[in-house]
Amino acid sequence: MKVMVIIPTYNERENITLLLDEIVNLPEEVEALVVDDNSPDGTWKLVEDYTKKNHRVHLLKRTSERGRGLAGIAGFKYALENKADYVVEMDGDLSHDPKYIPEFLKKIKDCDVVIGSRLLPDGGEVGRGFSRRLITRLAAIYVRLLLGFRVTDPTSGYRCYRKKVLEAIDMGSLKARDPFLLSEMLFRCYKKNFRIEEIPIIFRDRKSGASKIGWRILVTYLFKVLRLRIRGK
Ligand SMILES: Nc1nc2c(ncn2[C@@H]2O[C@H](COP(=O)(O)OP(=O)(O)OP(=O)(O)O)[C@@H](O)[C@H]2O)c(=O)[nH]1
Ligand SMILES: [Mg+2]
Repeated sequence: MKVMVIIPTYNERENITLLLDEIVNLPEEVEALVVDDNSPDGTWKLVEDYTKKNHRVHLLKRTSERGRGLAGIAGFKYALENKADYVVEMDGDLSHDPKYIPEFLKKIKDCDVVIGSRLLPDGGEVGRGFSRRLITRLAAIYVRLLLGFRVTDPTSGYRCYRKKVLEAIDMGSLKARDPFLLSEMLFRCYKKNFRIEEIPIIFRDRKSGASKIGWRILVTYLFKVLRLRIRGK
């Protein structure tokens, strides 16, 4: 059973080495793929050095158009080409704790997609103010209402997919270049009737580095959800 953890990064030099250390020290043997969009802060260089000392860490350095969505798609393709059975995706800013990876892998034995939820009773968001937590909740309600998702935290970027889900999703036709990819993929999972479950996670706000999510991305996100609802694809 091969597990690949995909981590899209852009300017995460203060975080990436710590994160990789935690991943390679997990009790489960997993491989990690960092998909870096040629970060100006040299994140990719730190990862490149890491790959030389640990053969379970890989780097995919993209130099074409930058984007969280594009990086995710490139990572999923790499994972399939390299025969991964399960693919975990997580952020590279230490907000997603690798300690949950064994729980994802346990849960996915009985389903096809597992989402790490901040909004289940035992989940949470730590280090974030009221307004940021409110955005998470309102976005979840909006996306659930419009797209009919039945999970509590549809915008969470900490997930695990079974290989057959990624094969069925037709990644070449995904339109999202940005974080909207998460909703576009979940929409397809529902359309194809995959079994989707959640586990609670505690999300920690980033301590270092800057967020790439601004108001512009948030507002266009709302429109993209609406468009997906209207067009149905
Ligand atoms: N490869 C790549 N990764 C990106 C890009 N934009 C964001 N990321 C990564 O995607 C992950 C999530 O991005 P964040 O900026 O932390 O966004 P967020 O977690 O939704 O928001 P905050 O935690 O509030 O900052 C992080 O690992 C980022 O480095 C991009 O254009 N290309
Ligand atoms: Mg983040």
